[in-house]
Amino acid sequence: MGEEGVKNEGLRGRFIRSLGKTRLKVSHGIGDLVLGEKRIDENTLLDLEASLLTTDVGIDAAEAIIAGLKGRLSRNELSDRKSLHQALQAELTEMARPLGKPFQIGSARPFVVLFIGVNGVGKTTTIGKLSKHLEGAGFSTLLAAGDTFRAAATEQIQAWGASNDVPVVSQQSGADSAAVIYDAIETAKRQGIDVVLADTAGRLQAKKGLMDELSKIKRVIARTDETAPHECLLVIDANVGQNAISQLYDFDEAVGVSGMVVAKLDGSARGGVLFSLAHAQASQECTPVYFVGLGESADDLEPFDPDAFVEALLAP
Ligand SMILES: Nc1nc2c(ncn2[C@@H]2O[C@H](COP(=O)(O)OP(=O)(O)OP(=O)(O)O)[C@@H](O)[C@H]2O)c(=O)[nH]1
Ligand SMILES: [Mg+2]
Repeated sequence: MGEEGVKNEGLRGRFIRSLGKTRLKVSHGIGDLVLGEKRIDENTLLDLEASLLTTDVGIDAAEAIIAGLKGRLSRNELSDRKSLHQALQAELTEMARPLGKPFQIGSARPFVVLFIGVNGVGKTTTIGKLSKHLEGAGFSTLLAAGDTFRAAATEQIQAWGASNDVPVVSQQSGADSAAVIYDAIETAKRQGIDVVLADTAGRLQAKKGLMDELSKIKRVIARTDETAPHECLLVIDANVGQNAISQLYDFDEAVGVSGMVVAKLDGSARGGVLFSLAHAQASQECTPVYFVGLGESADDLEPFDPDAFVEALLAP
């Protein structure tokens, strides 16, 4: 096994350990369906569709997956459990693959990453995790406490700064979020810091005033460097189900989303939402899922690798 293979094997193992509930539904679903059964037929596929739907794959994506399998059934490629398993793996991987794209720190300094999303989805925690990940990869990071809504938000990001031993730029609560982030970027420039990770307060995508505030934040960031922010990451809670798609569309329309992080996949039985996100974007340029969150600790962030993810989902 090459270095890449070892890395993938590790990621697959990590996904297997963390995707418990979603895995139970998918892989045990398949096991139950075809164990000891005769041939695979249309009914088997209908049962499989139902089992996929319980993980929030969404109707459209589930239908597309089943249509692919039906094609194989008619070509006599599906005869037993093993061939169904392989075919499902191929269908799911093909669907999810456009979401997989490595997160890269480009050449701009500081490289500015803005975090946005609905309330409580995991933005601040993801910033803490990503800061540790990037520091480990040799990039210095600075955290911008752009959620000025509540004092507790500033304390939370300061705690991440302290535990990762990285600087945090903050102001008193109620301060202008755009001003705090601007100040953080200027500080990073002066100090020669590689990456600024900027937090924002959670907001519902339907609240126009709050979405306008995000546009303003982006405009103010662009004053420090017209190419910034270099990434605008939408954090999505894996448990929201189909609402993930409207979050993507609405935030993208309001401010432009360059990538996603799907948090809280651990403990969620709804990991199928990733296929939903992929299928919804099938006819357009796909906004990638750079990372998935697999727990609350600093090391619980992993790159989203569609191959390892699907292998883990279907592993016996
Ligand atoms: N199990 C699990 N919990 C997570 C994960 N990511 C975040 N959390 C937890 O989810 C809760 C909310 O996380 P935050 O990072 O505060 O979310 P936020 O989006 O910043 O929230 P607001 O700033 O209030 O909008 C916290 O209790 C986190 O520990 C994850 O990947 N897995
Ligand atoms: Mg927060």
